[in-house]
Amino acid sequence: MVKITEASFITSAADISQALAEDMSEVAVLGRSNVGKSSFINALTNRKNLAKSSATPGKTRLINFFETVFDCNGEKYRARLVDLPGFGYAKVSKSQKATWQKSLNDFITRRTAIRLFILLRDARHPHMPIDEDVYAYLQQIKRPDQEIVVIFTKGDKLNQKGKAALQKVAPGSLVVSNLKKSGIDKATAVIFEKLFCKKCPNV
Ligand SMILES: Nc1nc2c(ncn2[C@@H]2O[C@H](COP(=O)(O)OP(=O)(O)O)[C@@H](O)[C@H]2O)c(=O)[nH]1
Ligand SMILES: [Mg+2]
Repeated sequence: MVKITEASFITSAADISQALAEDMSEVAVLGRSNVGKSSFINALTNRKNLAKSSATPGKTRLINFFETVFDCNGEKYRARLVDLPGFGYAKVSKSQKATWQKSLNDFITRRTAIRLFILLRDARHPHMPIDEDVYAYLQQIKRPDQEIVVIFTKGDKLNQKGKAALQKVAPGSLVVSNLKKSGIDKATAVIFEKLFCKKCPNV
């Protein structure tokens, strides 16, 4: 079984020019503002406040880098998780929004260290056009050595009807609850497999 056993915040960057050297594989965590990007990083790393989570949308304007160690049955693998600015938050000025969107876009299109894009979506709203657009865009820009994984957050807020509806639109999709920590082991295993091109056996 694979777990993230070490995690630390390294630095924040306003744009790609300030980003770290590309000396390690990276997981880019993307999604609408408030979907649970920071909470997902905290759940994966089993740390309460590693990534700053907040109920106020649009708080994270910076690109935040976290260095982690994946432990697969005692073997250690390093990678960075990158908490990206959320998209789709309206309550800021147009010029401010344009600046963030440009720094986000530069990062995802030019950062070759990215091995995996994780697109987080709200399990309660599986039909949001902006999420469809971002997914299509990622497919268009991704390099041959990059992959995209969609993960639905806030699974704890789904009732039976919601669960059935989600399985209908997105059969077999990964659903997590950052709050209840459900689906996190599975998500960790998928991230490990995509990053390091091998499965971590359950021993
Ligand atoms: N119920 C529930 N709430 C969540 C979950 N993930 C995040 N939240 C809440 O959603 C809000 C936004 O989370 P945050 O991680 O800051 O979102 P971000 O803007 O995408 O980084 C916070 O109030 C979190 O506590 C989840 O899986 N379940
Ligand atoms: Mg955040």
